[in-house]
Order: sequence, then C-alpha cells, then structure tokens
Amino acid sequence: MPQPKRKVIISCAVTGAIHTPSMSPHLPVTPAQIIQQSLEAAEAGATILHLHARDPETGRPTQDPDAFRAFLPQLKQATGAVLNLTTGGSPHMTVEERMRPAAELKPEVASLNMGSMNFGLYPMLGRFTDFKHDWERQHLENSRDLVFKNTFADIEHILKIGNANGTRFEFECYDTSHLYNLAHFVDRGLVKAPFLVQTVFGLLGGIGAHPEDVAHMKRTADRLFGDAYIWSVLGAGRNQMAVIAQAAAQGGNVRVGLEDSLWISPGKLAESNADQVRKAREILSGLSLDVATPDEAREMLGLKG
Ligand code: KMH
Ligand code: ZN
Repeated sequence: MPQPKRKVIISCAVTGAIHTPSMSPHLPVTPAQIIQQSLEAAEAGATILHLHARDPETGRPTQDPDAFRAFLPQLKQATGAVLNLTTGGSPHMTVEERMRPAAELKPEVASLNMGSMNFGLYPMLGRFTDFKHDWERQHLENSRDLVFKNTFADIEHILKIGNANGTRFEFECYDTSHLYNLAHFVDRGLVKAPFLVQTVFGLLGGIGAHPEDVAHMKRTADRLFGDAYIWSVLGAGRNQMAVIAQAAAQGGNVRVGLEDSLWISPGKLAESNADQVRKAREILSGLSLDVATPDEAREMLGLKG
C-alpha cells in the first residue's frame, strides 16, 4: 500500500531581534512592512509565521504588546497561517518584558527558549559597519558580555502561562543541554505530546551547524522524546538552506525567514521573506516533499485553532 506523503511545516521568522535595519533594506520593521512580508510569506507557502515586533521609527526590537497589536488583527484577518509570538524577544531584554505579548495576546503558538546561553552577535560587527542608529552598534557590541537568561524558573513561568491560555510552544533548543531541559519539563507533566522542537544551529554560543551537529541533535531528541515530538530546524546565517535540506531529507520540518538569515545565496541579500520560503519549497520539492497547510499543522501540533 502506498504510504501517505509526509507533509512538511515551513515556519517563517519574519523579522526577529538579531538583525538590524542597517544590515538590509529588506528587513521588515514597520507594522505595514511586517504585514506585507508576512502575507507574502504565507502566500508563498509558510505554514507558521513566527513574529517579533519593532519600534517603527528606529527598528529597535520591542515586546510592548501594543506593537504586536499594530499588526496581529490584520494578519488574523488576512491569512489562515498559524501565528506564533516570540517570548525570546531580544536577548537584551528581561524575561518579564519578553513574555508580555504571549501572556496578554494568548496566541496559538509562542516560542520558548530552553536554556541560558551566551548569545554572540558581535562577529557581525566585522561585516556590518555602517549603522543609521546608535542602538544597532551597541546591540552587537554588548553581545560580547551578554547572557540570554532562561532559567528553570523562567521557563516554568512561561510554560504555565501558555498552558493556562491554551498556547502551545515552539521549543527553541540551541544545544543538546536544552533538549535535556525540555525532557525535564516533559517528565514533570508540564509539556505534553505532540510538541514542536525547533533545533537551532550555527549561532555563536550554541551548537554548530555541521551535519554531525544536526544528526546529533536529532539522535538525542529521538532518544529522549521518541514519537512525542515534531522536529524542526533552523540554521543561522549562511547555514540556513544547508541545514533545512539535511533535516528535510531526514524527516524534519523547516524554518526560514530574515530573523535567521538575511541572505538568499552567498553574498546576495534576500529581497523578502517570501524569497526564502520559495527557496525552501524548491528544496522540499526536490526531495518530493509536500508542504503542510496551516490546518494540517494545527492537527499535527494539537493547536487550539
Ligand atoms: N532568533 C532565534 C535563533 C525567539 O524568538 O524566541 C531563535 C528565536 C528566539 O526565534
Ligand atoms: Zn524569534
């Protein structure tokens, strides 16, 4: 009997909090830009939109729930894509600040970062030198001495808020220890199957993006979670497409978007998030894989809809 074809969830992380506006004219910053690029990405096949907000004047990341309210209703109205709000915000923010949009706006999905870590943005200082705003240079320079704080108490607090609101999570795991942290919360009954594990590769401070790193994260997650989890990957910067290709070939789901990489090919900036979604689709199609619709993803992940 022919097996039903596996459907792959494409997440698109539209703007994030790592890259700054001077790095690319295509990075969406204002609510209108975030709406336009999100809708184009969904149209191109993105199943889940992972969303951050920015101050429209300076482009600086903000977790003010009103900044999310400036684009969420329009997105809800215009697309069926699953909307996923960050609780990572920017690693420069406090956890209290970071969790406000998810706590107040009760999305279907929110991200949850599974451990504290160094967050090395400063290597970008070598590549990008011309900044329109002072905060951009400081954002990179300060990352030499930056700990992205996600203690067990922080994680538990966000988990309990999400569980009370019917919000499910994109569990961001930047290293094997984060998978073990997640297993701890599964053991305590605070995380229930099926859950989405977003393994993150190639960020300085986390695991690398070598094929062995990808294989090792998958092996470890398989051993810890069996079939209770849905695996997705993202590769930072130049690793983006190689990492998704490897994972897609091994049963994984994929994340792209200008949060994770500004590029579409070596030395060429992506002109939009949709560009990267289209490229991910080409890779999937080359592997004879179909993309999951938002409703299929809701079913796979047990979302409230
Ligand atoms: N920026 C990423 C590598 C979050 O928003 O919670 C992971 C992320 C964090 O998307
Ligand atoms: Zn994010």
